[in-house]
Amino acid sequence: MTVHTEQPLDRTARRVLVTNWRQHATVPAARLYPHQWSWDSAFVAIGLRHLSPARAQRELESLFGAQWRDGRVPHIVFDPHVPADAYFPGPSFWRSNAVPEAPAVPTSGIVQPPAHALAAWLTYCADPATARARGFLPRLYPRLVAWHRYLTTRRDLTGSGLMSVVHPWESGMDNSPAWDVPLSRVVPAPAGEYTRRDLNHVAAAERPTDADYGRYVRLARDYRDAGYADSLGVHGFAVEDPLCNALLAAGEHALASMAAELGYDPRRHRSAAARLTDSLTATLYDPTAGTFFPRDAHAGTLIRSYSVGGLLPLVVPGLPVATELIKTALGDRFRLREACPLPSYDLTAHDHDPGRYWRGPGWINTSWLFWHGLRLHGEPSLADDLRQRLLDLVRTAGFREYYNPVTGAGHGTDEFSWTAALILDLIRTP
Ligand code: 9WN
Repeated sequence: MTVHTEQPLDRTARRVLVTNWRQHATVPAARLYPHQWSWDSAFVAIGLRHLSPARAQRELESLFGAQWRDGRVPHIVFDPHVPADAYFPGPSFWRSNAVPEAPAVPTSGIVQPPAHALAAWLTYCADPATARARGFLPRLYPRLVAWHRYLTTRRDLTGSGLMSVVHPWESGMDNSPAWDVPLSRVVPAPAGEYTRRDLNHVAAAERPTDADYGRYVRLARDYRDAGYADSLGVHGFAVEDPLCNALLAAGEHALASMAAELGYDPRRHRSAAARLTDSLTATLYDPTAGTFFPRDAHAGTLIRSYSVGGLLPLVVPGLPVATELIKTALGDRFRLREACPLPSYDLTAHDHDPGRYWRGPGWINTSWLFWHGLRLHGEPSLADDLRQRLLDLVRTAGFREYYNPVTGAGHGTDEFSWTAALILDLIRTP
């Protein structure tokens, strides 16, 4: 694969990233998501590092510029120049300005999956000289450490050594069927209390239902009204999520590399990575199913729903069950060799919906994570095959937010930033 043979795709991807750049960061999509999103910026940096390493570094630095004093990195950093009614829930809902730990810029109060340490290390490796000249690692490393500390302490709600997500939005896979049971215990906020903005841009059949949206609002409001305190008493929804914990473990490996580069002792990060990998495998892996399942922190039980998040611990170096995960991905539920992108949810499930947001369609970011994992675990030919099919798909269907994994039809918004960034990475990574 060379940049030359993929020139038109490479050019369109670059154009999407230029269109969505706003002085210091990239918005996920100009109309539907007009602010900076946390894990989107991590994926965007992974692509931008090939175009402009300095811009990729700024993408991450601007996000961490909005880090709270307690270490949390908010899932949205709001652009004060964007009209207040462009996205719901906006700054007046989250009220971060009333929280002493929050920064001056308005932000949300929840988090997203911690893909940032991995992204920061890949960004650094793309151009160490520019990174050194800009002081990238000395500035970002302590912030990444504080971020992981917040997640591994304040968000370890059960004492299992694993972090919990306390809102479906925190999982990044907001509408996953895996959240249906824990979410059913949440009483929706009345529809008259708020106005959805997402349906101005995308068909209702491709977005969460009103009832689920009401539950999202209720959970966020309760967290806000508790001053963003973390405990099982505050959080009506709390789930130990395999993807988030896997990204934390992979991130600790990245932090170990950064520490070594900075002349610090990397061993604390290696031990943290080993501890997280052990807890993840001991608590969330089901050997009979050949996948990881999320655990409901209130009920203390595994949620036996096959979603792509259960396969993504493949990003963890040295994961003891990598072969089993790949076998599950090749099986009927995910059909790694044919379906593209990797489906977000079990193709054989009765409630698989190939067009609705995280309930079936495939995303480029989760497919990229699986591709990264395949390379890490010595499966170059499966990885190359997936890469080729992802490039073919986007060449045909465009830079969409998500895709029907069987027909390849595009869904959600268009000119989506992480699709463009990760396609660039797939083109340009040797
Ligand atoms: C809520 C921005 C984000 C992604 C998430 C995706 C979607 C937001 C929404 O868009 O979530 O955070 O309004 O639906 O689910 O993964 O980060 O692209």
